[in-house]
Amino acid sequence: MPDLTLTTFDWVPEMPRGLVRDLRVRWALEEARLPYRVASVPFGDRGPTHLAHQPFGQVPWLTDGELSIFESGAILLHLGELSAKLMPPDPRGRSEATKWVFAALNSVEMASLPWSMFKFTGSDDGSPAAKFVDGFLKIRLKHLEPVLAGREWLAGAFSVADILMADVLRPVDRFDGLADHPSCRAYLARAIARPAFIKAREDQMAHFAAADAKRGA
Ligand SMILES: N[C@@H](CCC(=O)N[C@@H](CS)C(=O)NCC(=O)O)C(=O)O
Repeated sequence: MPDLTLTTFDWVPEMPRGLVRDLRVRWALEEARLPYRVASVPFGDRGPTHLAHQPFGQVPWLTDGELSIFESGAILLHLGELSAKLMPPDPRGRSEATKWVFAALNSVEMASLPWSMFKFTGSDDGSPAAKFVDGFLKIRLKHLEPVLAGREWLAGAFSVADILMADVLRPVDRFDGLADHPSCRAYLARAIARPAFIKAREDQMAHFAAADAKRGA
């Protein structure tokens, strides 16, 4: 029986709420209906205990009994071992899902993260750097578009690959960056209509709202 605790920040500013990566983990846990606890670490002071679990001082991390896992992709692969709702059990399906987990993180998020950072910080000003980042994302979306036009989910059944791919597309959609890629947009809409996503997002928002209340904000 897994013994799962997800750790996130105790509070974050408004801007990243709904996008903090504990949401990916919550989403997977909700899809699989695995019981879990949520723990918090200070957003401000990231001490040695935090660094022992997450060497970059970030969140999330997940403990499963004695195991402590950081990196959202590694966490989702671990959860995939616990539930066939998250990872196809057959070798071919498993291999497909694993490929797309890495593609989401290493090919798409690598482009979607800087793109959305430029938007969030108002640096999308037509500078050469902004144009480069925009072109980088557009190339990835151009290639993802026909893939998603031909299938409902990336690896046959819904899997952790879809949680990650949808989650790395969300910040792009927030700035309407999928407008020219209707299959990417429809895929994201399908993914975030799932009750497990809706619950995960609401829970994250409630977690940070409770922190505001405690701080008297
Ligand atoms: N590659 C890491 C990235 C983790 C990450 O960027 N976490 C953000 C929250 S979504 C964070 O902790 N930001 C604070 C910081 O980087 O200091 C993962 O996927 O787990």
